[in-house]
Amino acid sequence: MMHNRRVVLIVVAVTVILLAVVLFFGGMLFNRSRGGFGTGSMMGGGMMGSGSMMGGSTTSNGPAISNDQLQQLVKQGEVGATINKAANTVIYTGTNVNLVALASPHGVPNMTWEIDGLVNPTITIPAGAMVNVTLVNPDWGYMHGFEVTTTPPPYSQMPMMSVNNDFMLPPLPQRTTQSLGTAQYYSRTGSMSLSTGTYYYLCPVPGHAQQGMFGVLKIL
Ligand SMILES: [Cu+2]
Repeated sequence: MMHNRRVVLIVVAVTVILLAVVLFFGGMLFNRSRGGFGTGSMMGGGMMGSGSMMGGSTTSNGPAISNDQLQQLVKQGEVGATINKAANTVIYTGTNVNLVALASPHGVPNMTWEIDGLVNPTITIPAGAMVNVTLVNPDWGYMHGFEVTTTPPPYSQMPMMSVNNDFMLPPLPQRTTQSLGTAQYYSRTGSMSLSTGTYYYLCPVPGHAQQGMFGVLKIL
């Protein structure tokens, strides 16, 4: 009797686990086939690792850049920006904006963005401005990409399956060496021009937005 009950319990447990696996992967397939890619740029999945854009939006893979080049990029990103550290906001003016997003760099909390020296700032950009976005990955051990969506937080483990996509810079690998003294950083740029609204920038790599790698982007 005890033995039979144990067998039944094991069978039930295995069935539940199998069902969960089937539902999980089935759900992924369903979401993927449904698309979920909003107005824009990515056609289909496969943004992980291949490093190439499948669709419209223009992005280019930059070479790995040095720390000095990174500092120059950061300075370019601050041109035309009003940076308010206390409010954690960055307000851009003008019709051409350089947005430089550092993915989880050394010195900021793990799984966050550093933009214009702030951590996950709320960014305001004028409607109609052409925004040149540069993604740099100075992190060690993690790939990071840059995605803009109108889907608000909270984000799931797999944001690319659940948020609409208005702009995407596919994930870049970690820095070239663990040692900061010799490391170079991969970068990628693309342009976006968004209509008025409230957007969110996030990292599409599984788990990263869920752990806090996102911020607000207002187009006014
Ligand atoms: Cu990430």
